[in-house]
Amino acid sequence: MAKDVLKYLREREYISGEVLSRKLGISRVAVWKQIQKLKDMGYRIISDQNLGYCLVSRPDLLLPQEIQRGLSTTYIGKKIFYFPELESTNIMAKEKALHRTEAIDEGTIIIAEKQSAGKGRLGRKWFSPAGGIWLSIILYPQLSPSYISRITLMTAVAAVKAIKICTQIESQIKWPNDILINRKKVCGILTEMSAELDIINWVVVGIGINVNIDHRDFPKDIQVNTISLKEVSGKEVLRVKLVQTFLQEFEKYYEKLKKKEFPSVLKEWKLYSHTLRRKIRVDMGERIITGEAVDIDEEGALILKKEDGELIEIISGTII
Ligand code: BT5
Repeated sequence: MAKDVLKYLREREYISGEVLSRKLGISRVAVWKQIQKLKDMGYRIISDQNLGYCLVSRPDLLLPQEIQRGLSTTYIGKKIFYFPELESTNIMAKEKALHRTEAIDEGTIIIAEKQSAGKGRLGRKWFSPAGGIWLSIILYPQLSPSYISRITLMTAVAAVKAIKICTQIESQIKWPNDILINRKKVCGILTEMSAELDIINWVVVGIGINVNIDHRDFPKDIQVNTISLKEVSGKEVLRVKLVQTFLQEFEKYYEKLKKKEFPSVLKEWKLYSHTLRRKIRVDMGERIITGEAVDIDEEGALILKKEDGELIEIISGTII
């Protein structure tokens, strides 16, 4: 109901309680209650005895009704679970995908203003204060589990595109899951899945973007290697717009992937690559390999040329 009240408030400058109660078929007291609800969410609404209610500003929050208004996707983000604070959107998304207690459609999103235990890869922590974008997308691709790296790579392309569209800022992709600006990390992607031998049950794609975060707020140990969009652009970035653009780009590239058009996505990935043609060291858990990053293959694996000329295919690892 609050959503319907909001719709009418947006349509005109002032709307009286009487008109609202007539349009919605509820009492004026019920209208007043919905107005209080919206105010509690952070909407600024003033009331004039003669003219009625007027929406002055909306909160800078990633509320589902704000994201879905003007979102042009077909299925990504059509259902959104929103939390002011959550342990981790990936944990919540995995629980929902696993148990499927409610109808969890493909493209359902979990989004939080803050995460108290944001996750990176391999048990690493992801710092997630207010002002960033922390969201996870639930997918049920009918693809083989070997597609998981490709999903991470296509997500990175969608993120770079969305950042460019919304802020004009150019960013680069560090294989496999980091987005960098001026060599500093602005965004990370965590793709998790459950699969049988040859079919994926579900995938959760988690993405974290440092948007309106001040540098001094980052923990000391990661300050030198991190950056936020606000710091680069010198002003606050509209997070709702960025989420919408990212979801739209994500759907576009995910559709390509499903149609087995990954080569064209990879081509774009290479354009934004910060990794190719560089001499790098890759931590593969049990060992560290040094060499030149010469290519990314059709499955999303990194091809490293060692000093002795041997070519190695790396499916997962961390560039250090
Ligand atoms: C990642 O891991 O980069 C994946 C990050 C995914 C975060 C999203 S937020 C929504 C969803 N829900 C979650 O719980 N997670 C996902 P990795 O490549 O392992 O990088 C982790 C490392 O990045 C840490 O060890 C830090 O060094 C650094 N780091 C932590 N927080 C950061 C931040 N906000 N910005 C930049 N770097 C950060």
